[in-house]
Amino acid sequence: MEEKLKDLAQKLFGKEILDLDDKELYLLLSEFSNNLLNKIEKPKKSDRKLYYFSAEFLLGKLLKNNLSNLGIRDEVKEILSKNGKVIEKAEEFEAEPSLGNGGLGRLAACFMDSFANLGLNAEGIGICYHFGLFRQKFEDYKQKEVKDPWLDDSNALIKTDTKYDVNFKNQKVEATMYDLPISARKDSRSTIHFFDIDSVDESIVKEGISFDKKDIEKNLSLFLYPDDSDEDGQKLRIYQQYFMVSCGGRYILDEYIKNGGKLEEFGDKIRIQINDTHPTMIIPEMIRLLTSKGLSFEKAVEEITKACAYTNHTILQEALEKWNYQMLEDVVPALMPIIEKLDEIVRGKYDNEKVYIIENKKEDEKNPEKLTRIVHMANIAIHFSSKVNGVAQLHSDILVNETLKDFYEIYPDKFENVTNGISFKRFFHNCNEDLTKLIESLIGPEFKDDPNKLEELLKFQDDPEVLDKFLRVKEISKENFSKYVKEKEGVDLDINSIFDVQIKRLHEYKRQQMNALYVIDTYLKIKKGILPKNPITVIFGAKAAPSYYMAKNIIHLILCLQELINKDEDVNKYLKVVMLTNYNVSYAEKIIPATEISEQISLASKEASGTGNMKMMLNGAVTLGTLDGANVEIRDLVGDENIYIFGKKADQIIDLYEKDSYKAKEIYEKNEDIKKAVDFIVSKEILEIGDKEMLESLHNDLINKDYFMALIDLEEYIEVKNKLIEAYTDKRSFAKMAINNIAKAGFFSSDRSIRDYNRKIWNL
Ligand code: 6GP
Repeated sequence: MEEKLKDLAQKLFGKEILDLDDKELYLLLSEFSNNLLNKIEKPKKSDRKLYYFSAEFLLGKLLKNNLSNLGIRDEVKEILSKNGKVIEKAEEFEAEPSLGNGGLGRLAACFMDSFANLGLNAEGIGICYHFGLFRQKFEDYKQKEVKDPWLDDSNALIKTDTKYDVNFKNQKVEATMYDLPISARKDSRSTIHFFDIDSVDESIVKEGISFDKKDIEKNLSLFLYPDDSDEDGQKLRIYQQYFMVSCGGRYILDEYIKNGGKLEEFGDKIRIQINDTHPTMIIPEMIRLLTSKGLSFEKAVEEITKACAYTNHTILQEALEKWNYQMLEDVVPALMPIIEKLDEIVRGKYDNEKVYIIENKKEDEKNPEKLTRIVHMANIAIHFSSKVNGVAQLHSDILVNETLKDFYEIYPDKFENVTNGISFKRFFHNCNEDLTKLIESLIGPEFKDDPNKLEELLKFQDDPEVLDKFLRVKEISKENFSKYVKEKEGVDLDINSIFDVQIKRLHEYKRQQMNALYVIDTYLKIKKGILPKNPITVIFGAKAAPSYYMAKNIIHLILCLQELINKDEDVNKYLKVVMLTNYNVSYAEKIIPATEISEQISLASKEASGTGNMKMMLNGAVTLGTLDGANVEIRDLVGDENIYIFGKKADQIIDLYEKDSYKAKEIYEKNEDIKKAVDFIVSKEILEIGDKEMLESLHNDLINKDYFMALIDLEEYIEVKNKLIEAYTDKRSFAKMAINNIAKAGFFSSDRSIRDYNRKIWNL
C-alpha cells in the first residue's frame, strides 16, 4: 500500500508524502479511498430495488469512516506516521457536509450505512445543497447564521453524465446527477444520487444566509430549508421538492426501462420510501411519468401506491406539510390535474373531510364565500402508499390513536412501527475506539457484526476490574473532549465533574429551557451554600431554525448563563455551562464517547423517537429522560434500575392539550424555587450580560404560555437529576449502570431497523 500511496502523491502533487501539508494529505487519502470504494461492485441486481427519497442526508465527515470501513485505516495511519504525519490532522481537514437538519436527516444517513452493510439493492436520492443548512456562530451571546460550504475540489462526489431538464411553470433548469459512494465494508457499498442545478450561483449569497429567493435558476440548490416565512420562500421550497422528485422519478424510470422492466409491473419491482412529507410530490410526478409512457391513470395509481411507503417523523403539526394550491399551481402546474384527480378518488370513497387531499378553507368568517384551497401533502402520502410507519412504538401508537386516527380507521393494515436505529460503525466502532477495544478484549470481536452479542458484557457488570477499566476509558474520552473544547470554545472543563449532555436541534418541545432552569436553580443553591453532590458540567449543542424566535431566545439565555457562571469563582468549581458552537455530526462523534448523563427530556408524546438517546447509551451514558419516543424502549430493555425517568406520561399530556387545561402560571406561583429560577432570567445579573427584549420575551412566555410545558416537569426533573448526580459519586455503581446500557443497546442498530423495514415494508 505504501508504494501506491507514494505513487498517488507523486501523481497529484509531484511530492513525497513527507512533504505534503495537511490539506494535500487529506486530498491524497480521499482520492485513494474513493478509488477503492468505486471499485467495489454495486449490490447484485435483485428482482426489486429501493430508492430512499430524502430532503436531508446528514452524513458527517466521510474520510475516516471510509478508511475504517474499508479496513485500511490502521495501515494507512502507520504509513503516515512513518513519514512524520498524523492521520487525524488530515481527517480533521475535511469539511463536513451539512445536508441535514436533525434526526430525520441523520437517520437517512445511518440507513445508507446499513444498506451498504447489508448489501441491499437500495440507493438514496437527494439534493446537493452547496451551503447546507447553515453554520452557527455566536455573537453577543446570540446565534448568527452563515453559509456552510463543503463542496470544493476535495469532496467525494462523482459527476455522472445523467442529466435532466426540469420544467417549472415559467422556467426550466438543467440538472446533473452526482454520486456519493457510501462505505460499510471491504466488499459492499451503497450510493446516494444527489441532484444539482447546472446554473447554480454561489456568489448571490452576500451576507449571512440571505439571497434573492426569486432567482430560482441560481438559488435552487444553495440551502436546505431556506427561510419560508414569506411566499417566495415557500415557493422556493416547492421548487426544491419538485426538482428532487422530478429528477429522481426519471432516474428510476430510465433505469427500470433500461433493465427491461415492464410498466405494468412497476409496483412489484420498485420501492420508493418517502422520508417525511418533503418528497411526497414523487407520487403525482411518477403517475405523470407512467401515464406519459402509456399506462392508464388507474393503473399508474395502482402501481405507484404499491411502490411507495411513507415514514412520519413527528406529530408536530408543522411537519405535516400543507401547500397553498395556488402556489403549487404557480410552480408545478403539470401536477395539479393529477392532484385534483387523486382528491376526487378520495372524496368518492370516504365521507370525512379530514382525509381529503384538497381542503377548501374559509379564510374569514365574515366572508364565508372566499375559500383558499390547501393541499395536504401527508394525506397524499398516506392514501397513495402501501405502508405508513412511525419511528418508535409510542410514536406509532400515537399516530394510529390520535394524529392519523381517521386514516387508521380506513386503512388499519397500512400502519406499521419501525423503531429507529443508528449506525454502530459511525457512532461506536469508528468514534470510540478505546471502548470498542476494551469490549473486544472482554467478549471477542463478534459484536461488531452481531450487536446483540453486546449482551455478553453483562457477565462483567460486577467485576471491579472491568468496571475500573470502563471508568478509565470514559475518563480518557472526557480528557480528549475537554482538550477539543478548550481549543474550539476557549472553555476549561473539569474532568472530575459529571458530563451532562443535551445535544439536539433546539426546540421548545425538547425543553432545553427546562435544563437551563435546572442550571439556574443549581446556581442559586450554590450561592446559598447548598452544593451539588458532585461537580457538574452542563453541555448543550443545538442549532435553532433561523426564524424560530423563541428557540433563539433560549440559546441566548444559555450563553448568558455560561458567561455568568463560568466566571463566578464561587460557583464554577461546582457548576459549569457550555454551549458548543455549530454542533454537528463531527462534534457529536467527539462528545458522545465523553457523555455520562444523556439528557432526553422532551415533553412526553412530542419526541417521535430520538436517536441521540441510542448513541449515548451505546457509549456508556445513563439516560435521564421522560417516557417519550424510544426512551420507553430503552427503559424496557435496561430496566428501571439503569435509567432515570421522570415527568408526566404521554397520555396525561395529550389529555392536557385536549382539555386546554395546562396553566404554567399556577405552577410558577405555587412553587417558590421555580418562581425564583424563572425570574432569574430577567435578573440584574443576567440583564447586565444579555438582551432585555429577548430575555423578557422568554420570561413572559414561560409564565403565560409555555406551550411545551417546561414548568410541568421541572420540579421532578431537578429532583431526579440531583439523585443521578448523587449516584455518580459511587463510580463503580455508575459504571455498572453504563455497562448495562451498552449491553442492551444492540437492538438499536440501524441494521435491525433496516431488516424490519425490509420485512414489514419493502420485501427486497
Ligand atoms: C425527527 C424526530 O424529531 C426524532 O424524534 C426522530 O428520532 C427523528 O426524526 C428520526 O426519526 N424529526 C425530524 O428530524 C423532522 O424534521 C419532520 O421531522
